[in-house]
Amino acid sequence: MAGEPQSDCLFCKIVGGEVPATIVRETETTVAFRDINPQAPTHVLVIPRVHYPDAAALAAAEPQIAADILREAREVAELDKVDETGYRIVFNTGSGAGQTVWHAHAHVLGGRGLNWPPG
Ligand code: IU
Repeated sequence: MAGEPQSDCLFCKIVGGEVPATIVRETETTVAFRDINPQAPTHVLVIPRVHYPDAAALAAAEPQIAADILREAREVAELDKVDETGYRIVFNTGSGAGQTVWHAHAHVLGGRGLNWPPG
């Protein structure tokens, strides 16, 4: 069923506590944890507890939870104080855009200068 945990999904396993992660914040609908391969001093992933393969599918099915992701991204930025200098929220959507994990997630990146356009 849509949104149900997937047994082969790493991020569902992080949500379920089966795979360890450095958790930054948790809410009823979201989990935020540090990326295992950080691309900036602050690199946190904010994910929904429910499983959808990407941010677009999440937004279509559960718009309130998509909004929760954005609110939590802001909370993470404030926690790491990158809101003071600027930060980026990224949703890689599709393999051509660099998506490698098929559970919706926002990257929150900050703590260094970020170029535009991204690579
Ligand atoms: P992407 O947008 O799907 O490419 O992002 C997936 C991210 O998940 C990527 O930055 C990985 O470093 C990160 N990640 C992780 O934090 N822990 C893991 O065990 C795995 C991937 I696999």
